Amino acid sequence: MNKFFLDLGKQPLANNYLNFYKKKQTKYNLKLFYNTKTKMVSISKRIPSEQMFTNNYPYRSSMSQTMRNSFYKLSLEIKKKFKVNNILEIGSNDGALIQNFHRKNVIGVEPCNNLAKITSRKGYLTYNKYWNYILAKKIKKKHGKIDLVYSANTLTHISNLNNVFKSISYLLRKDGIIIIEDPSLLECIKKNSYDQFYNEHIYLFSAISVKKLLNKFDLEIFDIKKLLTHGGSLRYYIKRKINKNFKKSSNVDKQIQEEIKFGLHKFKTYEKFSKNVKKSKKNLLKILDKINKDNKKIIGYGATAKAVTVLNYCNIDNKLISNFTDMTPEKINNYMPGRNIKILKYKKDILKSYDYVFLGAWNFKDEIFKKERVFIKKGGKFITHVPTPRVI
Ligand code: JHZ
Repeated sequence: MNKFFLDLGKQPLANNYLNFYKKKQTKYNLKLFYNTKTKMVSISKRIPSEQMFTNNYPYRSSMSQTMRNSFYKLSLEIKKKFKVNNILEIGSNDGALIQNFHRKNVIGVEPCNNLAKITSRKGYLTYNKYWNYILAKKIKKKHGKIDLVYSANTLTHISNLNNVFKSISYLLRKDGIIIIEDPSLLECIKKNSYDQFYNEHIYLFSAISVKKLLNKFDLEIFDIKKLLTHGGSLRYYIKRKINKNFKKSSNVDKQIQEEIKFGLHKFKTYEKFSKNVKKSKKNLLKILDKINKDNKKIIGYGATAKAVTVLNYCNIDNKLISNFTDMTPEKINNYMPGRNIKILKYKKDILKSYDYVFLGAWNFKDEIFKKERVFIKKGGKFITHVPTPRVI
């Protein structure tokens, strides 16, 4: 049974950056639910994938050094630990992972044409398609079974998870491996980062819910790694139950126990989270109002999907945050979805015209602080809402 716990208001499509401010942009309810049977946390409103993952999708995985490093390190681990001949990546984006492998060893699947083109042009075989059973059949017919299926920050975007795993299982070699990674529900609740919820994130996974889901397909988690990416993610290493090549690591039960100890399996945890989120909104607005009254200027750093949730939930406009800045070509000169806040092209000295920086990409705080040493030295301040609204 789905139990409602938080209403994040009406939200525009998170990655729909328009080149003008459209006051009457279509918005959708963003309500969060906890399923007592599957233990899955999800949003209620499902928007057709074709509306969200367009042929001009603006998110590129390679835009941060942190993510490039993370994918590079994983590629080394795969090469060392798993002797695989072929790898399939679901949601290969702009190739941040696959570029670390030889072209003949990897297949990308990417529904957004502008991203698929980037990897195709570099000579990587990329299916510009949505991941589903029909595609799995086509790939198997052409390339045979796959040794390793990888997917980062993609499966939580697909409504029909049964179809996702049925298709992966169909294509995977008997002793093949699946590696998936996504933001951790535990970290999200702990950090009160309600901005992990937007219309693209249909689910947020926990080890508890993933274990339950995999069970239906005779699959099981044999290792879990905690990652610092995206504010705290989990990387799940998965195999068929009949595959005895890998021993189950103690990390799996450790993670599940940690989640149980925190109460992820209890509805009251989500009710408490909901209260904290409302408090966070109030306190963030207090900080921004005060800065505004002092006639100081704020710029947002990182025009993230997460920031779209914050701005629209807290009803923040350009009186409070004058602009955002971002390096992504597809976002520059456009407006934050649903808001009259323009995104400016990132330049080295852009921050000097502002007194405060709101961390839209708080998950890259360390990388940003390193880059903006001069602004910090000169007394520039940052604002974040994670885990609690404050000035740093
Ligand atoms: P970032 C996206 O969420 C959407 P977002 C998606 N649905 C998803 O699941 C996650 O990613 C994984 C910019 N930036 O990664 C680049 C700079 O300009 O937090 C990006 O636009 N300068 C697929 O949007 C944004 O910030 C910098 O120095 O919440 C970061 O977006 C750095 C470090 C980043 O994901």
